Amino acid sequence: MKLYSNPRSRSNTILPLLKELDIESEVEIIEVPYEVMHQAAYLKINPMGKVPCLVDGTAVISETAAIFSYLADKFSDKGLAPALDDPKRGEYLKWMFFCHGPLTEYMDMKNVGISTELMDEKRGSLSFGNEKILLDFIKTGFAQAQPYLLGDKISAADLYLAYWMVYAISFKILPYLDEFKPFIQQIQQRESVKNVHWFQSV
Ligand SMILES: N[C@@H](CCC(=O)N[C@@H](CS)C(=O)NCC(=O)O)C(=O)O
Repeated sequence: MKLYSNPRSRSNTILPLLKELDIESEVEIIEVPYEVMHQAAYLKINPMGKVPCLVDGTAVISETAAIFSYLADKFSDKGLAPALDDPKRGEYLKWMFFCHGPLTEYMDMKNVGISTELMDEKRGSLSFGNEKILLDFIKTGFAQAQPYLLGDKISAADLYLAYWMVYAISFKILPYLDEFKPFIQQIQQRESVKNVHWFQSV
């Protein structure tokens, strides 16, 4: 497999996943500088001109959550994705999609400077509602975590959510609320992120 990546991008979220799945040796990391991302050679691989993008034989998988889901399912023996008939599968998908949809959409809006007031006014048409609804949803999920979102076993959804939370907190997009700490600290103890500076920075 080949992972098209850039060290200053969300591709970084995939690297600890490779460690968790113990497949680092199966994935060749190909660094794509930002200057060439929209040039023909890379657009042939990902027409959106974005990283990360995973190529596995004839399968070309862009979108970070799709890469997480694909790898967790492909290496299902590692236990990071509930099986198709596992009752926890639905909850797992909910968190994966929540991160890739509402959470990152909210973060993008904050990044480009959309005000909390405008988001609140338009909340009916925004995928995350408003800031309060989003934060309450995360707080409820963390309050129910035991200690992971699906119970006592970690899943790819925990890793994906934790990575986005750390990113958002370190860039002051989200506050580091006390309610977030037990979950984030739990993930920070994983071997896969112990030496990842940015992940330990909050
Ligand atoms: N929806 C995509 C977004 C990917 C994305 O925006 N990647 C950024 C880096 S964090 C990128 O490649 N930007 C280069 C560009 O758009 O020119 C995903 O989640 O994977």
